[in-house]
Amino acid sequence: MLRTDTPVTVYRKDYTPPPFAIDHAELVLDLDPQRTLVTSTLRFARQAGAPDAPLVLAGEELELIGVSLDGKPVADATQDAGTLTIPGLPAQGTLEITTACQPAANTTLSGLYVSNGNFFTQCEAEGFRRITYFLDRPDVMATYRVTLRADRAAYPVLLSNGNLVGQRELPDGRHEAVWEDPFRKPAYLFALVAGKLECIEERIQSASGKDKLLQVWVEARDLDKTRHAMDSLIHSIRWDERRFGLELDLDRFMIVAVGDFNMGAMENKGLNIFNTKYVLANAQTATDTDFANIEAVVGHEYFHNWTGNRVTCRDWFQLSLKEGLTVFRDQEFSADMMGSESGRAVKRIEDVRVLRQVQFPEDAGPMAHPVRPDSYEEINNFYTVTVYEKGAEVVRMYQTLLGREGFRKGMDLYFQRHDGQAVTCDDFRAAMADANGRDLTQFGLWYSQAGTPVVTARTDWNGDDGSLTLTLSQRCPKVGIETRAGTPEKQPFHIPFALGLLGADGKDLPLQLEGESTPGATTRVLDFTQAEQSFRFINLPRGASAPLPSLLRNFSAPVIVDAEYTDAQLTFQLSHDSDAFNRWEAGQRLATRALLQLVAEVQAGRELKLDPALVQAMRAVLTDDTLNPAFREQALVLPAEAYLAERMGVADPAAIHRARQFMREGLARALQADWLAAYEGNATPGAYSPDATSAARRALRNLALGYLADGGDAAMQALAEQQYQNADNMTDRFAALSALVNSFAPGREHALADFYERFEDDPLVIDKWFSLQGMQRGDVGPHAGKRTIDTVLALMEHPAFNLRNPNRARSLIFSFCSGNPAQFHAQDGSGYRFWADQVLALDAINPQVAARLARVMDRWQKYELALRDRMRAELERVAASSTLSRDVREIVGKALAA
Ligand code: B3K
Ligand code: ZN
Repeated sequence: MLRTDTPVTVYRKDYTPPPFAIDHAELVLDLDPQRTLVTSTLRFARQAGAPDAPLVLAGEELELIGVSLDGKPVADATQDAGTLTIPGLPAQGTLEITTACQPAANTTLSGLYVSNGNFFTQCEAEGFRRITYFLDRPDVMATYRVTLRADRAAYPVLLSNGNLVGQRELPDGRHEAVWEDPFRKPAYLFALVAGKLECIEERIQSASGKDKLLQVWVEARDLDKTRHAMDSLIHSIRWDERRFGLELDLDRFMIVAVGDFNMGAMENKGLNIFNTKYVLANAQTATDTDFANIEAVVGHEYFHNWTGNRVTCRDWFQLSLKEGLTVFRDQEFSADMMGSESGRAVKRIEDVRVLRQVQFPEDAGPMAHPVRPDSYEEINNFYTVTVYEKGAEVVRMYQTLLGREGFRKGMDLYFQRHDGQAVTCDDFRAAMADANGRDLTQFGLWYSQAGTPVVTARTDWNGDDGSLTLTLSQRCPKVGIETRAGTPEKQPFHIPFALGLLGADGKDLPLQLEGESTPGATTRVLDFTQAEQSFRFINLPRGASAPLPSLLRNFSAPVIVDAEYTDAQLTFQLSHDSDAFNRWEAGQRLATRALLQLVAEVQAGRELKLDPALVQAMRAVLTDDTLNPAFREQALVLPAEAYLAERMGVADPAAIHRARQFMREGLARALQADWLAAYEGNATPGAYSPDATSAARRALRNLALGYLADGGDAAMQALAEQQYQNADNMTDRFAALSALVNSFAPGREHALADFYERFEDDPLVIDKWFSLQGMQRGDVGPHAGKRTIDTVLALMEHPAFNLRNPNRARSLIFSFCSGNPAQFHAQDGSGYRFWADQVLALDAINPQVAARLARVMDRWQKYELALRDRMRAELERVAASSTLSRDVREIVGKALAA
């Protein structure tokens, strides 16, 4: 493993074009788990402006066997830990490089590795250099011809990018397959798979009538879990044709599932490699959420074929060019697949929830960075929620500003200009601007400034002339790296601010700005570009009562809106706003306010009381059968503990947990009859189907079950036991198990044991079993004093636990450290000690996974002094390790420097 003592920072401003082009690569891989031989033949050409530069190729953990130039051995090539330098090359020629690597010993899951006896690759961002020496940077694009050789019995299936152009038998029981990818691509999109796999396949015609072969490859035992992924792929193909006029370009498109994988999936050209978690599903083993996630990830990787592969990134600082755009595309795809307007709103709510719970804290902590970062130590640390999810919000803002058609024009121009190129975020912005004749200069600040802007809204109502003046102001103090001396002052963002005004009857009022002759639509997108700006709406119904502003409709920009609503106004908005997102938002504001109040009571040692007005508002949502059940579910889920922690000056996880649990139990009891009615009224009889309508009913029904069990009533817990036993699908079974576990119901241990036995042979389901226990509450009722950490430590010794498998490590360790704040932040510091031990243990195996876990401590400074000291001590313990990877070093280094 490469360990670097001195961290090297890479800066965006230092970008220079590559001195050489490599336009064609021929790879021959003799696959052997212990020692795989790789012969790489590269056609290179010196680029103008680099007459004497040596060719410096990247390579890691490679054994160099030989280098030759146009058939003659090269004597003066020099090697160091990360490079192979070849001086004195001619203007063009062919290099042949032979190396060996050790796939079975590769626990980093980057480069070529073995999982369950089969070979897989992961090359993004810099994994190709672990397979062979190369100009491993995204602006070097080549066509590839790949020959795979392996033992036929052990590795009957040999796959790579593009089209299969040859196959033959070799001596000694080996065989060979030759693949050719006609599209030029950067090395990070290279992939191969070899092993015992089987597939389902479909043949379809693309919009222009070309034949396409689609395959989903898995281990034989998983074939009965592939249908949904295949359907999702076909839906994705059709959606991209319809929405963006983009067709599948290759004749063949493959998805392969692997059980050991660092992230969700990878968009390798024509050969997408997926974590099994995002491929395998059937009614018995996967929940509705799993089904929806599979659809989203299959879509995401497929959409990359245009946004990422056909047009790629010039350098890794531009990562959001492909990731933000592709997340936006997958969000829109999933929203369209919901099949209704209310479904779209639910999808939007889910996406914003993630943004707020995870990206806002990132943007306020030591790893804060702009959507297009300016520097990094380890690029893998920058596959962040900022680059992905905030990046998607930035893309969404173009669509909000330009309209759907304008956005489409921008996309068309982007492909017209840049197909086959490696480009920048500025190129994308220029295409949007030029296609629409708009000046998007100021909009560019969304790429260069970090932090979450806070928008304050003030209204001034003049009942005599029916005019309302809305004054918006924005501020975004420096965060993270921006606070270093010498960084320029921040400028106001160009914020598309969507709003409406509600009349006394709750209906939308027509909006007419001063200076306009007639009123327009009832939702307006204001161009809010200055630090402070006023907008005067006229011709509103005169009188004493001011219209109620519905601000930032559909969450039109990734900002925090600071507005002084009364509880009564929020309740009114919750029941009337035509913007479903803002109805939900009003409910969340009410609940957040009440929860923070309860937290203060807990801290002051006062008696807790549930506000009857809040109970009433919740009841109104729960019993409103005109609302989509999925929307009701979203509105009735209380704000997460992590979200509440961010809203406090000094976070107090124990008090937050007490307050939230008090509210849950209070709502459970106060609304018991209504929960029961929702439970009974939302059954989904008949065979299981993961469609949005059925999933919505199950979501509300199972939320009701969770509340009912939390109420502590034995009859309700018996209901959960009954559902657990009788369920014919994983959604219902797992929801019942969760209800039993979290309410400490008497049937809990029995159900946990039963679940394990039933699904012992299914790793993805066993992951759920670990994860549920990692996130379980501690310290209640007869179990008072029981710490979840003890359960977690015991589970670490379970025969099914395996630190080397990222899904398993995440299911127990991550779910405890980031999904269970109250237990993780235990006063005795046991959670933090566990965190440090696991970061160090994981780092020796897989730095990328370790670095993700390291991020759990990002917000250590937000906690009370005693906790903060304990966290710092553990951060320091990790930082002091002499064998730390660059990945973890960057994370803990930044956390401690903050
Ligand atoms: N592009 C990959 C992520 C690669 C992560 C490398 N550490 C998956 C995706 O975003 O589609
Ligand atoms: Zn992606």
